[in-house]
Amino acid sequence: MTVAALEVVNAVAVVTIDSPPVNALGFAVRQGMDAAFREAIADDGVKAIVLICAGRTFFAGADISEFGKPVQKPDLLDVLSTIENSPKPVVAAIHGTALGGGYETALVCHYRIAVPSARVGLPEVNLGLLPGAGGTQRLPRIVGVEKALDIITGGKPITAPKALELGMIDALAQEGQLRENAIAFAQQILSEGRPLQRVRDRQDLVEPARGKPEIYEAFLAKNAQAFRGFKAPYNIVKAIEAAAELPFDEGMEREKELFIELHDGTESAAQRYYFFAEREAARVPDIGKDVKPLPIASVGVIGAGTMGGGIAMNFLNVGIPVTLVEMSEAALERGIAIIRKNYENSARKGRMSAEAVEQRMAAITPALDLSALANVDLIIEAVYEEISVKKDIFAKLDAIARPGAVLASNTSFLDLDEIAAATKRPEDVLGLHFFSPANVMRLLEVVRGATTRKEIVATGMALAQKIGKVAVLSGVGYGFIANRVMTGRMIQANALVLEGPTPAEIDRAIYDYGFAMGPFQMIDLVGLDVIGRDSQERTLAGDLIKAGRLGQKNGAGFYDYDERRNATTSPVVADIIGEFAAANGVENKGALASEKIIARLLYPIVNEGAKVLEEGVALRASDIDVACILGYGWPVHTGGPMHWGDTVGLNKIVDELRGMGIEPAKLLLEKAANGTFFTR
Ligand code: 3H9
Repeated sequence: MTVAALEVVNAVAVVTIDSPPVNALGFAVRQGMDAAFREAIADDGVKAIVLICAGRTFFAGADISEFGKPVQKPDLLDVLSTIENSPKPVVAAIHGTALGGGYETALVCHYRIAVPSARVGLPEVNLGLLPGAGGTQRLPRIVGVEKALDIITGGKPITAPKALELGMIDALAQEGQLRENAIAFAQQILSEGRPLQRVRDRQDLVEPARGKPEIYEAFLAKNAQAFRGFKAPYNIVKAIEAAAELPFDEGMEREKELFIELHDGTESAAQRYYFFAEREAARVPDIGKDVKPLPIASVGVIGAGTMGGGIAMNFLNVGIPVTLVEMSEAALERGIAIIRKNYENSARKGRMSAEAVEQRMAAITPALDLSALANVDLIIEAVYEEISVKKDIFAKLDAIARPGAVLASNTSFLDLDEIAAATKRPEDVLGLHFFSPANVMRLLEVVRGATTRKEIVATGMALAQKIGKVAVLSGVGYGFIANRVMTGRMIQANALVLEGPTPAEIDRAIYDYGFAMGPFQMIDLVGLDVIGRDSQERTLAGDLIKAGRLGQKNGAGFYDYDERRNATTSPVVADIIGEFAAANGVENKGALASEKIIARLLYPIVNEGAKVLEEGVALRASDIDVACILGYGWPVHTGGPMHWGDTVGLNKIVDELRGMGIEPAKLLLEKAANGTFFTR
C-alpha cells in the first residue's frame, strides 16, 4: 500500500494514511495526503471526506526528525489549508494518539470523531516548541483561552471522553468500529445539511478574553516555578494571547514567528535530542529481537526499607504480586505500613480508588525467611550497601531460587561481579539500580555484569518498560552511570565553598541553571549525618555536625531554618567554613560569577561522563544524559551534561578543567582536538 489510499464508499471518500510506526507527518505523508484530498475534492461523486490512519495511531505529530532540516513542499500548513478549504465536509477519524501536528490536522477538519481509547493533545511544549500548525490559534477557539493555556503549556494528552466534554472532538465512535462510524457520521452530516464548521471562523470563546492582559499575567505568575528555565511556555502564552487579540491570519503569523524563535533556540534542540535519546537508550546493540525477555509474573524483594518498599510498589502498580522479605517482624510491619500510607495518600488525592489500594496491598506476601522466594520469577535484593551482607544473601539464594529465576541487586555503588560470584549462577545475576523514591523516579539503571546472559539483560530492559521506567544499560563500575558522574558536583561544591562563594551563592547558580535545588540545599534536606556518615576524615559537614547542625530536620544545617523550614543564611556557618578553610590552608578568593560556579561544578561532570564512555560503562553519550536527567533532575532544556558540553564547546571545557587542576579525559581531549562531538 502507498502512504495514502483513497476509497469511495457511498459518496464518502475515505483517505487512509499508512506510515508506520506512528504516521508522523513527514514529507511522504504530507505529499500523499495532499494528493488524496485534491483528488477527492475534484471528484464530483464525492460528497464528504473521512481522514483516517492505519496502524496503531492517528498522526503522532510532525516528523520530529525533519526539524532543523530544509522543509520540502508541501509543508504542513499547505496541506492543512487544502483540507480546511475543502468545499465538502471533512471528518477526522481518530484512534491511538492524535498529537501535535496530528491533532492540528484534526482541528482543520470540519468534524472530529474518536474511539473512547484515543487521546488527543498538543505536547509540543515537551519538545521546547509550540504547536506551529495553528494549534495555538484554533484550540482557544473551541475550548476558550483559559483551558487552552492549561492544555498547551501542560502538554498532556486528553482522553477522548474528556475531549468530547471539552469540545475538542464532536463524537465518540465504538471501539473497533471507527471507520464505519466515521463514514456514517459523514453521511449524517450530509443528510442533515450541517454546515462546514471551520474552527478558524469561531470567535465566541476567544472574545471574552480580548483586551485582558491580566489573564496571561496571572497564569504566568501561578506557573512561574514550573516554567522556570523553559522558553516554550512563555511563547505559547503569547501565541494564545494573539488568538484572542488578532484576526485569525495575523494570529497565525504571530504563531509562526514565536514557533521559529523556539525552533532555532538551544532549548528546543536539546529537548528534541532528548526525545530520541530516551528511545535510543532501550536499544542494546548486541541484543536483537531474537533474544526474548523471560516472563516475570511474580517478584520477591529482600528488604522492606524505603528502597525495598518503593521497588515493590512498582510491581504492585502493574498487577505483579510481590513477596516482601525482612529480617524482623517489626521491620516488615513498618515497611508494609509505609507502602499502605503511600497508596492511601494517592487515594486521598484522587489518583486511585480505595478498592485499588486494597487490591495492591493484598498482592503483597510478607515473609521473614528467604525460603519464601523459592518460586518467584525475579528476586531483587534491596538491603543496605555492604558487600559482605549482599554476598551472603546471594549465596543463600542459590539454594532457594528456582532454576532460571532472575537474581538482581539494587546496589548503587558496589561491584556487581563480586556479588554475582557469590552464586553458582552468575549468568543469571544483574543489577537493577532504582533511584529514590523508587516508586516515583523514572530512571532504572540495568547493570550488565561480566557474565550476565543476554536473556537476563533483555528481561531487565523489558521490565523497566513494563513498570513505566526508562532503562539505561550500565556496565559494572563504581557508582554505575548517574551516581558516578554526578558525584563530581558535590566534590566541587565542597571545595568551592572554602574559596569564597557562599553556600547560598553556589545553590543559587545551580538553581538558576535549572536544577530543583543546589547541593547545599540538598544536603540539608537529606541530613548532614546521612551523607558522608562513613567518613573518618575531618570534613566541613563533620564540623557542622559537631556544632549540632544536622540539616532541615533540626532547624540548622548549611542554612538556618524557621519552623516552616524557610532557609536563611547563617553567620555561624560562615565562621565554621572560614575556620575549616584556614585549617586546610585554603585562601579566600572572594565571590565568583555564576557562570564560573556552573563551570566549576558541572564541567567535571562532562569529564567524568567522557571517562564512563571511554571505559565502556555507558554504551553512548546520550545514555549518560538520560540517566542524569531522569535520575538527578538535570534540566532537560540543556539536554543533559554531554549534550550541554557539546553546546558549550569541548575546547572551552578542556581549558577550564585544566585551570581547575583537573586532567581532562582522553576521549574529551580527542573530541576537542578533532572538532567532533559527544552527541551530534
Ligand atoms: C509537532 O507536531 C509540531 C507541529 O505543531 C508544527 C509543525 C509545523 N516524529 O514513543 P515510541 C517514533 S511536534 C518522528 O517508542 P509509543 C519514535 O522515535 C510533534 N518520529 O512509541 C519511535 O521510533 P523508534 C508533536 C516519531 O507507543 C517510534 O516512533 N508530537 C514521532 O511508546 C515509536 O515511538 C509529539 O510530540 C514523531 N512525531 O508512543 C508526539 N513520534 O521505534 C511524540 C514517535 O525508531 N510521540 N516517533 O525508536 C509520542 O509521544 C509517542 O511516540 C507516541 C507513541 C505516544 C505517539
